[in-house]
Amino acid sequence: EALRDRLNDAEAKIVITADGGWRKDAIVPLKVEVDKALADHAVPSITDVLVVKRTCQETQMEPGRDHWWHDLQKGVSADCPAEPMDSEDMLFVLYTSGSTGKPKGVVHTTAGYNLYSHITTKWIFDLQDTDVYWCTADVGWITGHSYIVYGPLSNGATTLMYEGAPRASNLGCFWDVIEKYGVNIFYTAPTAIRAFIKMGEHHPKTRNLSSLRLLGTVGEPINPEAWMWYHKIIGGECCPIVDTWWQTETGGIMITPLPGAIPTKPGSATLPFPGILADVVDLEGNTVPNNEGGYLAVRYPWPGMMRTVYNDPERFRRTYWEHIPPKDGNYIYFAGDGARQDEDGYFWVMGRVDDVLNVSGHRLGTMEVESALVSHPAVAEAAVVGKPDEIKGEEVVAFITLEGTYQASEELSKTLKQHVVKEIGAIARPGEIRFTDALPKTRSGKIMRRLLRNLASGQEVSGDTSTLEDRSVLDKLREGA
Ligand code: 7RM
Repeated sequence: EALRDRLNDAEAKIVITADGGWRKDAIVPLKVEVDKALADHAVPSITDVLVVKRTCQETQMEPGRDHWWHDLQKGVSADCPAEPMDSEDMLFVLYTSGSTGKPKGVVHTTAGYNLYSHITTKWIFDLQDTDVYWCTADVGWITGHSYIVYGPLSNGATTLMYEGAPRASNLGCFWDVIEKYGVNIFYTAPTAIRAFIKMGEHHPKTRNLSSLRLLGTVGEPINPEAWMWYHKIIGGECCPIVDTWWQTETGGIMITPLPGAIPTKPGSATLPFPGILADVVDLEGNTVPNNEGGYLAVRYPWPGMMRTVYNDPERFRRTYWEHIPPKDGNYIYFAGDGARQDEDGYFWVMGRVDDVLNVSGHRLGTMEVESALVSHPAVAEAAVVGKPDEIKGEEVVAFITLEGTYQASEELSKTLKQHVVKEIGAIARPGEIRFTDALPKTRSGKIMRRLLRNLASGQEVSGDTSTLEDRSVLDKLREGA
């Protein structure tokens, strides 16, 4: 369904796929999924399907429509001159799911995106000619586009791609790769770092990681404990960490240290990249005082910014340019994240602000309630959603994972509700707290609140679940309900 919707929205003519891909120790039969998406002429614009042989299991091919890549390659010249493009010609559409509704087709263009991914890769990763650079992102995520493919290749870098993920049969595979290829620069997500911590430090400690000289993170705020572990166990206390804030929409990194030049603070993405006028503002577009929370915004355009939502310019305007009105004739980009700047101007990104509940007529940000919950020592992670309530409009439901030594109990549930009341006020008291071992997340570590909202209100989980990292998390949550 997810693939079909995207193909139809983009009016795609050709699908390029493989017979399968490796995920942990299993084959993901990609071509079978493509066939399902295209069944019954559900995508009328498609004329051809190109299939790369990768996992070599038996694969159905539809004559006329499907072609093996290795057959098409035969007799084709190795010389392929680049096609000149206009700087504003579309380069790609990448779909990103909003908190509700159908995914948005984020449009990037040729010159601006390439310039921006080029210069950010060069400066932020301090690329040198002899470097081996490894970004572990899924190549289908914007991070894979900008920092495995476009940025590194346009810099002539040696960029390493890895198919698969650490699995029970080889939890140390990432460290093997670093040792084997002498990786110098390593860029990954906090969610991966937290998983490495759980697997145990003997995995990295039994490998030689001394080639590393620079580390990076992306995707969500990094908690200081994970930062320290990354610094000590992976970086051997001598690699700078670049915590990079950016979005599918921004095309490239926007807030980040430049390694060696900008002192870091664990948990902060530090300062905007040169030329980026990032700010923390209120809904009138005024800069809020230091150490006060507000909306993360950008006051001036930059080369890598998205140009529109494919086929939906109105949605582009509504989502990014209308929450905050233009000020003195200048449009302000609304990123949808909450943040504050500290006394040194450093940015601390808190999370998404698009989830707002209405409890008895009061607007309540799910992020505020989550921040209150994680400030309690028992709480490792919290995700807050609204559940329809006849009297109050909506009721607060909190999904919680606990820190190692704490046990779920009725008592702890009461304590946490009280804690929220103390931090925010009675209006924010969760009606219900559900303890769980894990929260449903994407591969890049983003909590999928939409699914939790379905669960909280006792509905079937609906809509796109294709970006879910681990499906068993949903089943466990359902059983616990
Ligand atoms: C690159 C990417 C974008 C959202 C963004 C934030 C969150 C990303 C950081 C971060 C805190 C970071 N693109 N986010 N990086 N939050 N610190 N360093 O993730 O389109 O998939 O997501 O991710 O909420 O708005 S994305």
